[in-house]
Order: sequence, then C-alpha cells, then structure tokens
Amino acid sequence: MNGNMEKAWMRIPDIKFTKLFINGEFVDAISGKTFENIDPRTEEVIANVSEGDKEDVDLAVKAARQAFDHGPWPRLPGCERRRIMLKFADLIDENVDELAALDTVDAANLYSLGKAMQIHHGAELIRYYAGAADKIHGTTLKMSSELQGYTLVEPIGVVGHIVPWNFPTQMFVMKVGPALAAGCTMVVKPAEQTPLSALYYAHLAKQAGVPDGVINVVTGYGSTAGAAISSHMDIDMVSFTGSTETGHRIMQAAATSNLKAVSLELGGKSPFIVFDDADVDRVAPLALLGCFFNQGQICVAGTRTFVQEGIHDKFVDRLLEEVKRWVVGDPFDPNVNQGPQVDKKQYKKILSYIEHGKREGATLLAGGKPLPGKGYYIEPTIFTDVTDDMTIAKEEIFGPVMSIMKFKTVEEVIKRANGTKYGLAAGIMTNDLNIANTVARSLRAGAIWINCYFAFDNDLPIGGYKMSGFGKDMGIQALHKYLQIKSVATPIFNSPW
Ligand code: TXE
Repeated sequence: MNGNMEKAWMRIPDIKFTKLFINGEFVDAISGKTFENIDPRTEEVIANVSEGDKEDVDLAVKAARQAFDHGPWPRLPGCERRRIMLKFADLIDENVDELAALDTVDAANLYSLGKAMQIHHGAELIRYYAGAADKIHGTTLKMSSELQGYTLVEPIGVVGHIVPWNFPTQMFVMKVGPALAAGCTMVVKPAEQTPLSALYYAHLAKQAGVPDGVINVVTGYGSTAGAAISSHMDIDMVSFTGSTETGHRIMQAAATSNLKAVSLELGGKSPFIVFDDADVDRVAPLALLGCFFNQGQICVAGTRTFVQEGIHDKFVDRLLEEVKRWVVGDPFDPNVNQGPQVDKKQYKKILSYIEHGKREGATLLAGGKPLPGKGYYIEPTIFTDVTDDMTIAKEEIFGPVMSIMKFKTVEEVIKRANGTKYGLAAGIMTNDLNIANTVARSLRAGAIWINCYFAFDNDLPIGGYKMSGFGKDMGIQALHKYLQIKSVATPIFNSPW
C-alpha cells in the first residue's frame, strides 16, 4: 500500500466555472456568498463556489418554468431534441480530460478510469436517451362503438434534481439525460462537496444548443438550496439520490408543499453471497472491487459478504492476498485503486464505524486505520466473524469497510440477506443455476448480479426496494418517470364498429 500521495501526481485542474448557472448565464448568488470547495487529497481549498439559497432557487425555477410553459424545448419535435443532445454528448467526449480531472479533484474518482471510461459512458448515456427522444408516443384505444380514445405522453414539467457527491458525472447525466429527452426543464443541485463538473456540463449543454432556462444549476447546501427545491410550489417533480434520512425529508417537503412527484434512490447494505462451489480466484477480487470501488462510496456496494462455511477460510485467505495488492493513494496516479474519502465528515463517520466493529467483537482482518498525513485516506478494512446484529452489519458505512459473515444453507442466507431495511442490490456467486435463480427470486432488492458485480448498462434500470427508495434511474424506465400520460376521449357517431 502506498503512503499518501506522491508529489508527481499532485494536480489541480483549471477551474473555469464556479458560479450558479441560471437561464443560460453564470451568475453570483443573490447574497454574494460563496462556499469553499475542498480537495480531499490535501484538505486545501481549491475554489470558492457561489452559495445558492432559496432566492436563487426561486430565480432558477422561474427560468425553468418559463422555458417549460413558453419555451421551445418541450414543444420541439423529438428529433430536434435528439440532435441537440447528440451534440451535447459529442462535446462531453471532446472535454473528457477536464471533466475527468474535475471529478478527481472534487470526488476523488480515479482519473485514469474517468478519462478512459466513465466520462465517455456519461456521453453514451446522453446518446441513449437522445435516441429515445423521438420515440415517445401514446396508444390508441377503441373504447366502444361510440367512443374512441388515445393517450398523449407529455413531459412531467419542471424537475428538481438533487444529487450526491460520489459520482458527479454519472449523477448529472443519469438525471439530466432522460429528463431532457422527455422535454422537461430542470434545476439541478449538485452536492456541496462536488459542484464543479455539473457547472461544466451546463456550459457544454448551452454550447450544444440546449435553450436557456432548460438546465439550471444551483450550487449550495442541502438544508437551504436543496430544501427550497423539494418544497417549491412550482416544481412538478423532484428526483433525488442520496441518504435515506434526507429521502424522508424530501418526501415530507413534497407532501406538505404541492404534492410534487418524487423519485428516491437511497442508501443500501447489499449482500455479496459466495456459495461453496464458487471459483475463489475469480470471486475474491470481485468481492474486493464490489466493496472498495470508489472508496466504498457507492450505494450498491456489496458490504455484507456472506460466505458459505465450506469455502469460508479459503475465501478469506485469498481476499487477504488481494487486499495486500490494493493500492491507496492519489486518485490521479494510474496505479492507485483507492483515493481519499470525499470529506472530513464522511472520513470521521467511517472511522467511528470501524471502532464500533472492533468494540462489538468482530475480528479485524485487514486495515482499520487512517493513513498518516494530509487527506481523507482510510485503509481498506475487512472484518470477519461479523454477526447480523452488529452495527457494521446493519448500517450503511459508505466507506472501505467489508463485513464477512459465515452461513450454512441457502434458506438461511436468503433470510439473513433480506434482514435489512435496505434493498438496492445483491451479488450471487455460484455455478449452480438452480441456487442462483432461487436466491435471485427470493431477494428483495432492485438489482441482482449473478457471478458478476456492478454490471451496469444504459439499458439496465437501477433502483431500490424497501427503504432504498422507489423509481428507477437508467434504462428506458428512467425516461418514463419524467413523462406523464394524458388520456383523450372523443365520441364517434354512427360507427358500425
Ligand atoms: O447525504 P445527503 P450526505 C448516504 C451515505 C452517506 C450518507 C450521508 O450513507 O454516508 O448518505 O451523506 C442534499 N433537502 N449516501 O450527508 O444529505 C445534499 O446537499 C434537500 C448514499 O452527503 O443525502 C446533496 O446534494 N436536499 C448515496 C444530496 O442531498 C438535501 C449517496 C445528498 O446528500 C437536504 C450519498 C434537504 N434537507 C450519500 N439535505 C447514494 N444513494 O448513492 C441534504 N440534501
């Protein structure tokens, strides 16, 4: 494992956009206030970003409302929206270096992965929804011999997107892409930890020809700017990704304001289940990646590793070999697997969960400490002998902490894997098709990965069961949530049919 960062990898990208983006212009917050944008590698301030509040959200919503009620975007033929979105996607590809660097310095996403894959995947997701923009249509209904009906499929209106900090690019394109294709207008509030790339994306969208007012970005805090969005009387829908706790607040605000539609993608505590017949050499590295990728800051991370008793010791030995090769350091370094946690709050929270694990009697197999020096770095941490009632087995840690639990039978592991308030994802590692399919049917989780993990695809919807939320991101289902159906009926006179 590396120590902290090497000087050679120290890099701070050129930060061009730090102001709110409202009605096609970069503007200061009305209050003139800014907040500090901190590099998690160094704990140093790299930019001061405009701090939007309720008044700024009001202005952004006014622009989005005007663009929806009177502007061209929802009224354009789908093929025109498609053309502009394809241009937007091309511009994303052309600016991959800067976008990847912004996400690295803000969220500590791995730069080499961002540059080679993640930003291009973002562009591809925009293309996926661009391709759907001219295929939105309703149905014709023969209601009776006297009555004919049809449905019009219309954009839901002004959308508020409130997003977290773990993957700033994915969050932006995953929310904005389908809403744009649907013909909606929107206000995006990126997380306060990671405001930079959202502003850059807004700039690129304008360059591509997205009309003013269609995409507005208000940077700022959740309790002020975020709350103003969820309680706004002129927003028709709020699409949120973040903690279950904040999900409660958003739904409450929607309920007590204008009953806006709500979509919530919340926390998780996903099981990664390894059966006796699994190939340890393949599955151990996958378990590691499934838990520690992006510093463990991923809602679908496989954090509860259930291992059947026959393979348990072999699996644990193999995992230990793997974790020794897992490199922690500056996310700009191409040899690094894991960068720093996003901020001090998350860093402290994770370290306190590790202390819980130790206190409550789990065995610390690897890691367990922060790295010395500056930056929010934590060793990849593995606990064995974890029981279902321990805090680390129950709560979402959102950091590089794996809990290994032994099990005996299929029935037992189904029951224990389902014994959580969450239901986001699950991994099933076995060559026995019958077991794989039985477990897949029995788990109450929105995404099941058999002999793979993090198998994302533009076409594959992601979203929770239980307290992991409702409403899907990705896939064509995400487009549907930004649409609403109007039914139209008309009489037919003297029809023989
Ligand atoms: O999340 P919040 P935080 C989980 C993870 C993490 C924990 C806390 O367990 O440790 O949440 O992270 C905005 N009204 N996930 O505090 O608060 C906020 O500004 C409206 C899981 O960062 O949910 C940000 O833009 N908005 C997760 C967004 O909500 C509010 C990803 C997310 O912040 C608000 C991130 C309010 N009252 C964290 N309060 C996942 N599902 O992927 C905050 N916000």
